[in-house]
Amino acid sequence: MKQCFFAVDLGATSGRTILGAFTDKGFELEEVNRFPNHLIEVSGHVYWDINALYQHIIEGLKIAAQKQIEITSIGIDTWGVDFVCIGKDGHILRQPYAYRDPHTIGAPETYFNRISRTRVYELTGIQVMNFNSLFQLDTLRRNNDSSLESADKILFIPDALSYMLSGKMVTEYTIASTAQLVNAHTRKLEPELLSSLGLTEDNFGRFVYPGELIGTLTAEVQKLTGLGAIPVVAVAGHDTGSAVAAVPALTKNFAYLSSGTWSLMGIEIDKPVINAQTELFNFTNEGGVEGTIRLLKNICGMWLLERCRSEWEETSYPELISEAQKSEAFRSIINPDDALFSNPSNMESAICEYCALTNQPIPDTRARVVRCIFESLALRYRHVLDSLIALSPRPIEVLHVIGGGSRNDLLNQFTANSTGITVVAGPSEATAIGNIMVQAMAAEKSSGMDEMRKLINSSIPLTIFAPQDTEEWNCAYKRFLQIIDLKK
Ligand code: LFR
Repeated sequence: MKQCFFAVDLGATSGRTILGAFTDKGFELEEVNRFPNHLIEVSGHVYWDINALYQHIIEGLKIAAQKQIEITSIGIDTWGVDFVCIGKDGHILRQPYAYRDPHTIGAPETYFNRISRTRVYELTGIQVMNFNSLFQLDTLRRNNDSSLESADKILFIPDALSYMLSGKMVTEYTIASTAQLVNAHTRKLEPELLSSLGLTEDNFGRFVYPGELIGTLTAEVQKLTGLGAIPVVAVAGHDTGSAVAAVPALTKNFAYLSSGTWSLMGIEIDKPVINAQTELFNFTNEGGVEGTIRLLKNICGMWLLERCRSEWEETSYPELISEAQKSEAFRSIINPDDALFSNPSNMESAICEYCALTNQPIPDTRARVVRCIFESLALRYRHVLDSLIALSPRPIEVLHVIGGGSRNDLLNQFTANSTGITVVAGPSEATAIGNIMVQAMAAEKSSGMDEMRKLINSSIPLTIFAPQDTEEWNCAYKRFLQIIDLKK
């Protein structure tokens, strides 16, 4: 019987479960089920539906059970920073807030009145973003949130779902790291920050690192799915950690761009880099697989297009990309990271508003909007890559684009043109591969990340994009910098 690993990979707009196996020739991946994940708006707040996500995982496990294959283990990764509160009786106290909820606007500044920004950065090395769990928890405390008040434990989303499957509560290192609750040097929960929130380590599950066993499927889940007591293993619970583990790099001289709802651009290093410059550039030091650190920055990614698409009856990506390709170049440019785009009621109108505010032509067709999004993303990538090159201890020779966004050839070409470095695109399923890789390491089916990366490189088709039209892109970049300045 073939041995498979079951990966659950949940993003902010969709989730999937995947079966993965290793052969001498490489990976075999098979998608089991795919489902939407939506923000749910109720009474002025936005939530995730944790029970619906659990239900989709159960469906996936049921399908896997019917395939009569041996499942070695299950691993879950998700987007970062959100969490559920668990009562003393073990119940989830309410649906988790989604990180796009407006309740944390201005939250970091309020928090820094008690512990300074520099101190928080010194301890955690994590970029300041208003939705980090540290600020979410502080906001809930200030608002006397009843679920936090009665919480016995706090579980991040991947840990919460592992708990629902196994009955065991853990706090996995990579997901706690992006939450801004881990000390970057000790790589454990930071007591000074916990106590500022009125919490202690007892309010969290057992602290585990990627590769450790969480538990096995509960009797209830076994009955529901028809599976046996299969181990649930901690992977890099943070999806970006799983994705970057699967960068198909052959040397260390690379940068990556994990491209999905967010674009995460960074380098991989052995020790956190926390200094005045990284603080000023607001670069993060997130914990990864095998003790690695991701020095990176969040860039608003496909979120812009995903939101436009939901307003355009979900027109297919290939159709939108081909329309954009034929559209006029550099007609209007935006800063994808402007606050206007974080969660507007209508994304297309927000883009038009930005262009009006910066005295540029309004993108008045769908093709023009998409072209504007892609070119602006590529210009912002250069902006961030320039800072990254200044911070990197190593030369950056290639940019690996991974994740669903790596299937977008037009954006890949724009990225190469804008940054002036070679782009290697793929694998698009990096997150699931990274998840499966850690499960394989836990099952002693692999000797580690370097070996896995070579295997990915040799077994998955990758596409290379060389920079073109350098002069036009240099001019556009100057315009991009002026536009950012104008909007300040
Ligand atoms: C990507 C991601 C990013 C994180 C953002 C919000 O899916 O996990 O790494 O900053 O979502 O949680």
